[in-house]
Amino acid sequence: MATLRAVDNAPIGVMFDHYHKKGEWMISARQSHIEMSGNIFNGNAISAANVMLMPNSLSSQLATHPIVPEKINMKMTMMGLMFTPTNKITLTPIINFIP
Ligand SMILES: [Cu+2]
Repeated sequence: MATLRAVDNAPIGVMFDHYHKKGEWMISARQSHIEMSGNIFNGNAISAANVMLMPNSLSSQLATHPIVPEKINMKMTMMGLMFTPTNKITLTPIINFIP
């Protein structure tokens, strides 16, 4: 493994920011919980109705936003596997499970 210090790695949500030496295996399990609500525009709270009236700069077909997120509550577990068959190749298949 490139380093054993946590501060030398990317944030916990960033997978596979490192390499291993030939023959090494690593199994990881990471859990995250995201919970957000409401919308903010230019630093101020804005209602979903007002977001829907705003010009849609992301689409040439829809002048305004037809869908606006109001609340997100998600728990996610990420299982990871790393295997290094040579010193120049690290294989990293990923399995996601969202209950
Ligand atoms: Cu690893």
